[in-house]
Amino acid sequence: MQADIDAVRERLRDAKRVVVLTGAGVSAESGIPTFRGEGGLWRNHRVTDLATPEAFARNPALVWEFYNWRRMVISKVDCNPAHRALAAMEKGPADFALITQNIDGLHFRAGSRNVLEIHGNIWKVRCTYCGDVHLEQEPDFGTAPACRKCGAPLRPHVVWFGEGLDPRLLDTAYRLSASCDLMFVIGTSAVVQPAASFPFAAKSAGAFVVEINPERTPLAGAVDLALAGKAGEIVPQLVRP
Ligand code: BV8
Ligand code: ZN
Repeated sequence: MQADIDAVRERLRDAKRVVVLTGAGVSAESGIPTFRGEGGLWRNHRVTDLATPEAFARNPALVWEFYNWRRMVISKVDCNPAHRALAAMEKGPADFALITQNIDGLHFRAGSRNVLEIHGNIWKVRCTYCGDVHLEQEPDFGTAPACRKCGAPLRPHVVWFGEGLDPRLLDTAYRLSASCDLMFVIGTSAVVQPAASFPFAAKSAGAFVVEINPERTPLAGAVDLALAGKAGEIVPQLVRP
């Protein structure tokens, strides 16, 4: 593993344009449950009851209870060494962009700035009628919050299953993936589309793609190097002086 880490450090030193794609695994060491692993959210809850537009139309209070519970969990945790190491990586000589599937806001809290939150942000709420979006830091936001502008029901400003991603964010994410020379894919099971296709866009553009995950994922055959381990242990080694 050390030889691999040294080789990746070398590539990071020479890289011109670095893109990082993260998933729930990068927040696991902060104590935030992932979705599909041990104790994962989708192991104990049904996606169709909690993270689809139909679920919200059927039972908005239940969906708000689920997101308030996650907001409560996230409000009590802190960034971990992986988040902080990625913020340090951004300060390196190469152009840098971080595409995250996570909605917890921990990359920004750790100091990352060029972050594309392609699945939204759990701390933002959106009006279902007038579209007003605002930051709501109160962890428990009640189960029937109403828009302060028009009184219509508010929803979490996140992308649910079956919903399209923001086309501008999606286009930027593809363009960044297809023009980088080094991509890190960290802590994602690589099953959710369209995010899972970004590493292939990077590969087809000739980028060197490194996966960091304790488990094997569907990307195993496509990446150039898989570093088997925890993000909080590996990423800091890539950026230490
Ligand atoms: C869309 C926000 C169309 C909400 C999320 C059949 C085939 C292909 C696609 C589909 C299909 N059926 C349906 C689809 C489309 C669907 C999809 O991909 N489904 C999958 C499940 C099959 N996609 C969609 O619906 C997307 N929209 O396609 O719309 C469209 C287009 C235009 C117009 C209208 C419609 C929307 C997808 C976004 C859904 N929203 N989240 C919320 O969070 O509440 S997705 C959800 O999954 C989270 O965002 C999460 O980030 C994302 C991916 O999960 P991961 O982050 O990878 O987390 P997971 O637990 O799975 O894995 C964790 C990994 O970390 C593991 O590998 C583990 O080993 C590793 N790990 C653990 N500890 C560590 C670690 N790694 C490192 N260090 C550690 N310490
Ligand atoms: Zn409104």
